[in-house]
Amino acid sequence: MKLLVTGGAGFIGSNFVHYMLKEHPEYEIINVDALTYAGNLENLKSIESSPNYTFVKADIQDKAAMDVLFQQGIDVVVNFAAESHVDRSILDPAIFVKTNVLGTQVLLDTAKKYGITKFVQVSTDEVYGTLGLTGFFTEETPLAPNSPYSASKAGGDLLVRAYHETFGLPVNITRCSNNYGPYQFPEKLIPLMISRAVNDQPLPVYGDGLNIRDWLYVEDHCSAIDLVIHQGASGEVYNIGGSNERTNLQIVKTILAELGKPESLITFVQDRPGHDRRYGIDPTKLTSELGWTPKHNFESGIKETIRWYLEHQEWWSRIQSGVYQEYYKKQYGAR
Ligand code: NAD
Ligand code: TDX
Repeated sequence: MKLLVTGGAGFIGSNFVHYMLKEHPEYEIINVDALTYAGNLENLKSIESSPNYTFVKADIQDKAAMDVLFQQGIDVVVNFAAESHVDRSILDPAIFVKTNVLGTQVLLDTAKKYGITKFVQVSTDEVYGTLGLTGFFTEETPLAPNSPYSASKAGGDLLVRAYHETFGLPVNITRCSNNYGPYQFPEKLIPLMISRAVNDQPLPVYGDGLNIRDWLYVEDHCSAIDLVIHQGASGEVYNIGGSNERTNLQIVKTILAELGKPESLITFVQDRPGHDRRYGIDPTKLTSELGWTPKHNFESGIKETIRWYLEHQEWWSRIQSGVYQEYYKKQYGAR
């Protein structure tokens, strides 16, 4: 099988490339990534010379470049490439529409032109909007995105659906909850808080810290996508989640306790505009129809993850470059 992974130099994409090379050593994997601030080839260093792995630097919006890639005879596309950070989408929404909507459309068009056996769109539970204290997102929950990020992901999803309905393209859409694990860019809650706590810097918790996210270890997300590639019924949406709901404050306190740092580092800051209160996934369709089960338990997964960041300080210190510092100043002021 020839597998085109887009955005494979980012957090989940790079974990997925590692996972697939391990699980399916006979597959040929092509990783196409524009190497934005979030793309990092260091994540793939250990496999860069594998004979069945190739990296191509290109933007998914670039029709000519996508055409050349698909001429190689792609069987399956897994589209991770995206602008992925909600706070950045509030500062500058345009790039989110370009990559997440137009980029997806270019990929779909090229896949349609050359023919493929499956196009998997890696999406997010955020397209469903927010929950109150009860209930869960199912595949039937209406789309109600609240941030420019989630609106752009919903736009991409709707195009994927339309290419299936109109042109018969074999597609699946997966909607996963918050991932954690190695190689996550340190702008996201867990790696940001670990890196700041290690350096005894204040930890910026938005609003009252009681917003809830449903956490899934990244490798369990990868195993779910692997199943969907092989067993997902064409045109279907699958929600992915490990039923691990935690408030942000619980997460931050767990990190501080694990690192032996004081809770006085917690600093409540102005809330994120349009901040979704709670995400909670009902993964029944995936577990009952495709037999997926997550392997990692949250308590051990978060400890392993903290240990990984402690052992890879060079990895995250290097990325916290000049450009990152500029973003951080815009987002939080000079803290
Ligand atoms: P990330 O920001 O770490 O990685 C995104 C990757 O896409 C980067 O390598 C970047 O260089 C690349 N990219 C960006 N624009 C591109 C373009 N125009 N052309 C080619 N490559 C481009 O993101 P992530 O957290 O790994 O998320 C991957 C996917 O999973 C995204 O589609 C995201 O919406 C989805 N998702 C993420 C989570 C999560 O918790 N992180 C949860 C559910 C779904
Ligand atoms: O400094 C912070 N302080 C804080 O309180 C940051 C960065 C976040 N938060 C809060 C906001 C959220 O309630 O923590 C929670 C998690 O925030 P993020 O890590 O930014 O993730 P989230 O907004 O939930 O989105 C993530 O999960 C779904 C990914 O970034 C998306 O790509 C994915 O679709």
